[in-house]
Amino acid sequence: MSADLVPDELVAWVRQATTVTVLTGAGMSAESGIATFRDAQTGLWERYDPMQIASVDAWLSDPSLVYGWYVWRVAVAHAAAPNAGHLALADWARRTRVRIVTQNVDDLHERAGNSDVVHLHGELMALRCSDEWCGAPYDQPLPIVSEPTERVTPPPCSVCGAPVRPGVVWFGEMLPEGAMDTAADLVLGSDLVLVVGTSGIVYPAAMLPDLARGHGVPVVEINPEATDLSDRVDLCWRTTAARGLPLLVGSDAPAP
Ligand code: BV8
Ligand code: ZN
Repeated sequence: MSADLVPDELVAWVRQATTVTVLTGAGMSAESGIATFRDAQTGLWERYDPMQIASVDAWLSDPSLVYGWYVWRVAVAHAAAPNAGHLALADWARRTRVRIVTQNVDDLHERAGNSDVVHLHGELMALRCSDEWCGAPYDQPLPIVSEPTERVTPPPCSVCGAPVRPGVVWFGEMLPEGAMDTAADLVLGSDLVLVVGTSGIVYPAAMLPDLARGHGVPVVEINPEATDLSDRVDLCWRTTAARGLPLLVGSDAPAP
């Protein structure tokens, strides 16, 4: 199936759809220059496994290392720009009911123009107090670093003095209250679900395509590679977010 030709079956689903949910993962931001989790970490972070460092254990054992990693990731996200895939989804949302449910913690969907994005795993830019009982938001600007710094001491919460942490969901942590319920409602209320740029390894996010399909909603994977989800969807289109999504949205453009 050509990466540069929207499959006929998908064109038909797109044209019939009145409500679409797009589930996105790290591959959605890859063409914006943000490395995916599966890609080997580069440079300073090469020796750290993201699955290990994005965890409560890592935070408790070495908060400055974890905070230093997020300070660098915020700098990378700041420097990145929405790619043609983000922009195509924002364009589509202006004329069709399109909702985004993302595993990504960057803000590229919002910067492209999509609003009320469901962030299943939190947001990089939302820092908060690490004390469970306090949890006060932290709105001081982060140091924008030009080079990765291995350790950055997390600042103290202005309310209780506990260290400030990134507003993301670490492995072993619960998702934000209601996030999965909202995401489930969205996929069940859709007549098309697109799964873009995710390896389908992390749960419970990876259950959403199965939920949709189990209720008869067509599910399409847009990913240059096969994934854990590939044999659990209705159609796989081996293309990338920035190449495929503009073609897909264009196939639904109103006749001139
Ligand atoms: C939880 C935020 C209750 C932090 C992240 C069953 C049920 C429930 C939980 C579990 C379960 N089994 C295991 C668990 C525990 C765990 C889990 O899923 N572990 C995995 C490793 C098996 N889940 C949790 O801990 C979750 N919490 O369920 O709480 C609980 C707790 C404990 C025990 C039981 C229940 C919380 C998970 C959230 C973790 N936080 N992110 C941060 O970002 O720093 S996860 C993080 O990794 C991302 O958010 C994302 O979810 C994941 C990376 O996955 P992808 O986005 O798919 O990216 P990846 O790199 O893997 O793949 C990229 C894909 O893009 C590839 O397929 C590639 O081909 C493609 N691609 C590349 N380029 C492009 C492209 N596609 C398109 N275009 C391109 N250009
Ligand atoms: Zn506090």
